[in-house]
Amino acid sequence: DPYADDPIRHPALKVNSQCPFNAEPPPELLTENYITPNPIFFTRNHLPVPNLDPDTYRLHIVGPPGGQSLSLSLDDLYQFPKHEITVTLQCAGNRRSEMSQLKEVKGLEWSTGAISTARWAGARLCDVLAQAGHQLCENEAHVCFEGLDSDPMGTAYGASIPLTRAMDPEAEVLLAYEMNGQPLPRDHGFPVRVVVPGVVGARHVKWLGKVSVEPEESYSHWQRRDYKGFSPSVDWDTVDFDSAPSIQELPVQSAITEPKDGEMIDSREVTVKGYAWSGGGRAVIRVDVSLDGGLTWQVAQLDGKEQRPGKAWAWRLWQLQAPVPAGEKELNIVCKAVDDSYNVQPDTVAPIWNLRGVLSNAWHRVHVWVAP
Ligand code: MTE
Ligand code: MO
Repeated sequence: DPYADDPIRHPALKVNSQCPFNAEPPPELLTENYITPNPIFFTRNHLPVPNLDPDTYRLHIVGPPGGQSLSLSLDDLYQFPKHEITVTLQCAGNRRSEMSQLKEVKGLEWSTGAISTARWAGARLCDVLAQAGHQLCENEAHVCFEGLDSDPMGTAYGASIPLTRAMDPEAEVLLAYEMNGQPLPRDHGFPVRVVVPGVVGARHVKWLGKVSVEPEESYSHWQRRDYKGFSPSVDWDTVDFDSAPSIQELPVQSAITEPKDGEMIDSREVTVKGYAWSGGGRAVIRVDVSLDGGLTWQVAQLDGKEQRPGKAWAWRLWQLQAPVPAGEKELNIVCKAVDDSYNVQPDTVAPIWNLRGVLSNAWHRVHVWVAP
């Protein structure tokens, strides 16, 4: 059993798949803290978790023609300036279950918890690439990452990002070795993972073994044959994965974490809580909440720190306290967020449904009963 050596997990996690391990925190725990505690940070593994020895670990950085390749130990990585940032990581499949309710999709049944936030520390990827002699002049190149996890055939997890993002110090792409002040937990990539602020989780390669600069995107299955969006009309007989770009920055997202669907609430006042985030460093500027299925709206209070312009890498938690409209027996609570490009969420799932169930960011809806 290749999974026999997987780490022990927190019992509060809702498990979507045991082998490989995929799990999300329950909504009420997800927004209890601005920073998600490591033990309940959502986990998305495609393969068994490798057990890597930090003493013999080496990160291979392939140099440019005429440059020098690097084989970095953890101590070598610690010599680069340490950079620390708060970044929200979201899987492209977050909220997929709402798409599959409409029509079957291929993928794990994520609820609203395939998203979490941590304080990450490590070396800037641009500093490490520069040390190996890479420059930005390699037009339209891609930085390819390979994990040290692999399937029985020996195929490793891989992904890539454009070189322009990797070399931009303002994009703050990290080779992270710390998560919330601790060494990375095994499930989250010990000893080193990539953190690409504002970009879909799939590119944050864990258990990082190799970095190279290539003229083309990674040839990995997960770069080329997965994590792409399509029209609702496309099915598995007609899909052409080469016709769509790989997902990088994610669209604006928000979800309600309290109250829970089907819950009985107090008849006087309701407190609605949730998270909101947008990709590409775009800040969430507003969250609107409706108690009547979207007929009328109230503006929620945004908690958490306001972020640097263009570098809003982390979510905002939000809440709304409102009187329960008199005489109502049930409420249809809805939320939607707006980012600083005035991007909004679509109101329903049907027009954005896709066969892989990715990019599920319609208005989030929760139905509750009002106590008599
Ligand atoms: N890196 C490796 N090596 N193997 C993986 O299976 N999964 C990716 C990414 N990096 C994956 C990986 C996906 S799809 C996501 S959403 C994130 O890791 C999840 O990171 P987390 O488990 O730390 O939340
Ligand atoms: Mo993912």
